[in-house]
Formats: sequence, C-alpha cells, structure tokens
Amino acid sequence: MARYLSITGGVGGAKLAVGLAQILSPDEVLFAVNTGDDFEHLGLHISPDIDSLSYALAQENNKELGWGRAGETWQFITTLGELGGADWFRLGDKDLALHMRRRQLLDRGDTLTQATHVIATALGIPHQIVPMSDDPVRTIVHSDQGDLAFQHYFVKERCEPKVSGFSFAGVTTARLNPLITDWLQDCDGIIICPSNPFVSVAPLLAVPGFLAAIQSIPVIAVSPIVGGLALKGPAAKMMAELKMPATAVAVAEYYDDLLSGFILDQTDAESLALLKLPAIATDTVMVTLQKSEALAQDCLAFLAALPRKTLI
Ligand code: FO1
Repeated sequence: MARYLSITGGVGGAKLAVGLAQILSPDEVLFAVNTGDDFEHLGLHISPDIDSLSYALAQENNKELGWGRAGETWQFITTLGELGGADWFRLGDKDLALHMRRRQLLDRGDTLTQATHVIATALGIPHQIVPMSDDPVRTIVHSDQGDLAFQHYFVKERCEPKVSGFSFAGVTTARLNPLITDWLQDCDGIIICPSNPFVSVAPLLAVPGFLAAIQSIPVIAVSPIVGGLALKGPAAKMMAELKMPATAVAVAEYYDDLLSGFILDQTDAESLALLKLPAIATDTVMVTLQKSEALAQDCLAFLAALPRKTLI
C-alpha cells in the first residue's frame, strides 16, 4: 500500500483533496494543512484552511461563496453589525457553531490537532486533517499599506494592497505536527495541491524540519495558475506585484529544487517545453467531483512514473 501526504490550503487545494479522498483510504493519504491564515477573532479561533478542507471533505462547502458552509444563514453576523460589532469577517450561523465548538475544545485543553479531529469526525470525515503545527504561526503580508495580518489583508482589505513579501510569525519556533513527522517516515509521495504558493504552501514548507523530512520523497505540485490567472484567490495578482510572471512555469520555478515533477493545465501545455523538470499537462480545472477524482488519479500515476529521489 502506497502512502501519500497532501499539502493543502484554501479552496483550490481542497478540491484536489476531495479527489484524493475519493480514491485513497485514510491509511493512504494524510492532509497537512496550512495554519498561517488562522486568527483569533471575536474570542474564537478561526482556522480558514482547516475549515475549507473539512467542509469540502464533508461535502458541506458553500459553492456560491467559495468559503464557509453550505446552506448558511447570517443572523448572527448581521445582528452583531447592528450592535456596532465587527462584521467584516462574515461568520455564518452554521459556521459559527463550528468555531464555538473549536473554542470549547481548545479551552478544555485540546490541541488544534485534537480539536480538528473531533470536528472532522463529527462531520463524518474519515480522513486525517492535520494542522501543520499546533503552535501559532501567523502570516504577515508586507504591503504598500504596511504589514497586515493575513485576514486583514485578505478579507478586510479584499487583497487590494500591493504586496512586497510575506513572513510567518512564530514559524521559527513552531514544532512540526508529530503526526506529519510520523507519516513522513513511511511516505511514497507528496502532492502539493493547487493552493497559493506564497501564503498557503510556503508557511508549511517553512516549519522547521519539514524540508529535511521530505528530502528522499518525490514531491509534485499542481499549478494554481491556469492561463495566467488564478482560478480562485490572489495568487496571480501577488505574482505580478512580486515582479514574477503570472504563469505556471513561474510557480514551478518558485518551488525550485523541492519538486520532482509538476502538473500544469492542458491550456498551458505549450509551456511544458520551458520546464526543467518532469511535467505533464492535464485538465486541472476541477468543476465537478469527477474532475477532482480524475486529477487525483493523474497525480498518483505521475508520481508512480517519477524516478525515486537519490540522496547525495
Ligand atoms: N473570506 C472572505 O472573503 N470573506 C469572509 O467574510 C470570510 C469569512 C470566513 C469565515 C470562516 C472561514 O473559515 C473562512 C472565511 N473566509 C472568508 C475565507 C478565508 O478567510 C480565506 O478564503 C482564506 O483564508 C484563504 O485561504
């Protein structure tokens, strides 16, 4: 039995994770999730990437909004706004219940890992959703409006400030989640889902010990950029502001030596010749569950065909 680690953050990544969960059992795939987007808000611990993945795997994700829970109502946040409270971060009524439950679990002493497991189990998810670390790591966006906490940049400022870089507060002392460390002892391949390389994947790569632990494991990434655009989120805008071309090739070059292989969308197939590593072009636009599953199959077949990494 082959075992895989999937790195995800945000909505694009969750779509491929859903495909992987369709074809791999909980013993065959572990989902390692970015927590750099997390923040404390209204006394709650919000963990957007864990939430997006949990809702997606439970088939409870809000497809209209692209975040949050399906079938949502907004009484709480509307009423809070009427009372003069902070309503810029839209917590739906159902979603609020999840955050309240996480608060309760954390307050009784659970780690974020344990709280995530309790909630995922309650949502009927058999797969392991594992925060990259139980220690707080917070993404800071360096921008023309100063240094902004991630959700302040993303939601409050609607990604409008021009970015010049990112840092991950707390990461140098964060302990890699032991569940990830253990999984990597016996892991046949790593799949970086089509998540934002700078703010969804980079925080996990920056957790001390992670890169060392994956040295002998083949790593593939699926491009989040298709035809010069990010299907969701600000990745392409960030690339332009960071003076990088907003292309799939630039994403592969950003990951550099980390990758053993790269998957880009079929619309970018002509770029294959520009890549200096094994690469394939396929349909990466996951508009249906079938397409998520097909891309997951492509990832596994591609990984299986890659040469094993050799340590120098
Ligand atoms: N994204 C928004 O654009 N607006 C919101 O009001 C919002 C609320 C929200 C609540 C809970 C949650 O888990 C996520 C939420 N998101 C919201 C999404 C989220 O903040 C971002 O998509 C991610 O951080 C980027 O991956």
